[in-house]
Amino acid sequence: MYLYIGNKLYSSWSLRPWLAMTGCGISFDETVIPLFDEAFKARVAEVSDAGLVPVLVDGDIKVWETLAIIEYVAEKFPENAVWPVDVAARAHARSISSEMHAGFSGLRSVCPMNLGKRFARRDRGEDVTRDAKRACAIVGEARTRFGQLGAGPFLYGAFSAADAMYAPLMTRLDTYDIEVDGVTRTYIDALLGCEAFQTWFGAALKEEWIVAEDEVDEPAIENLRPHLAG
Ligand SMILES: N[C@@H](CCC(=O)N[C@@H](CS)C(=O)NCC(=O)O)C(=O)O
Repeated sequence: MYLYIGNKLYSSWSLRPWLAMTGCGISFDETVIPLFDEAFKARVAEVSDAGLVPVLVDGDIKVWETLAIIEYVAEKFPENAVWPVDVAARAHARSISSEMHAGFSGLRSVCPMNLGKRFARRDRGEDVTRDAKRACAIVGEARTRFGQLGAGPFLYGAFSAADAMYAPLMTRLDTYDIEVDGVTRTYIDALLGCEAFQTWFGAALKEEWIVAEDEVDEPAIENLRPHLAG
């Protein structure tokens, strides 16, 4: 299986299936297609008519759209528990993952994912506050109702696709220093500290690209890629 993804520093949608598969122990090969590069559209067109990453290619089968990729690998590798095993937890995990896919427009648009920079806390508007509050409520509910199901600090105890779906949101809460409650802070630290995320993060910081379109027009308080300007 081949997963085509965008830049690890910026591509939040790419992070999700990559993390779901890696965190659940599913092996695959990956190809990074740099975003906004003049060759991007042509290279993506070779694997998907939708023109976006991520795309999973498994022999003759091509799967695009993050949730479809996750469902595909969940079906193909039932032993890997991509979704929680418990039926109520699985229903909750799928619901919050769909909500993530369709929602959180405030946080996603105002605070683009940029794993290379940290920004000072400030008021980023009511849409961001609303989305952060909703994210905290989801983490709190999942941890309270299902966190004891499997050993681990993740939403449903053991790592699952829902953690992968929320990872790019958790990086934003972290790097933009948005106020969260204690349960969510503990979860953010566990998720961003896990081996699979750290592998992605390490590779992201080594990337040489700076994508102007994805940079935030705001001074960073910390640049984790000091070897690059900007
Ligand atoms: N709904 C899609 C969203 C994919 C998406 O927006 N991908 C971005 C990268 S994070 C992309 O390919 N952007 C390139 C472009 O817009 O030309 C999914 O769930 O996978």
